[in-house]
Amino acid sequence: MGGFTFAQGLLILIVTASMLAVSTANKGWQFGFNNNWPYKGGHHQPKYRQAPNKIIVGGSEGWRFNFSYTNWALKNGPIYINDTLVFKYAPPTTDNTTIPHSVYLLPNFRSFLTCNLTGAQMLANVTQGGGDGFEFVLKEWKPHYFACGQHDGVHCDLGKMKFFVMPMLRWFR
Ligand SMILES: [Cu+2]
Repeated sequence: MGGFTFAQGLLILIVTASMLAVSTANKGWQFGFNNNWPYKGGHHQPKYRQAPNKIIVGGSEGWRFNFSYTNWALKNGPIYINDTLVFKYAPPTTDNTTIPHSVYLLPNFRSFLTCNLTGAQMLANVTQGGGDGFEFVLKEWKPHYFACGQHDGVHCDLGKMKFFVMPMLRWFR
């Protein structure tokens, strides 16, 4: 336990929910924009995305111990259905100079808050983050609770290697 209170978790859900609301509010506006197509551009060209994005988790930090992925997720949203998350982390070496990581999907919000790996699904083992990284496509419209599974939740809890994604629906293809 520790590191994350229920109230903080609730706040994240509320923030995420409000992001969803903003996106829905933009829907009508984006349709209006689309009706005026072709639009010649200008200073206020809307920034909506059509094609799925590849998002490197943690950006240049990659997937590592002691980086707040909750903050990262809040700053780098919204994330859409069919976007790809890329987890980059060095595989274990024979001289033990790297800290091995992994990627798990936790079953629910409570396990996310407490970093309890019971019932978690392993998406990528310690070697799969090497090279171009491990790719996970967000195909389902459901909350995703990502966490590192190393040391029975210590990386998730103390290492802050966890974040929450509710992929949003894309209004245009
Ligand atoms: Cu880890």
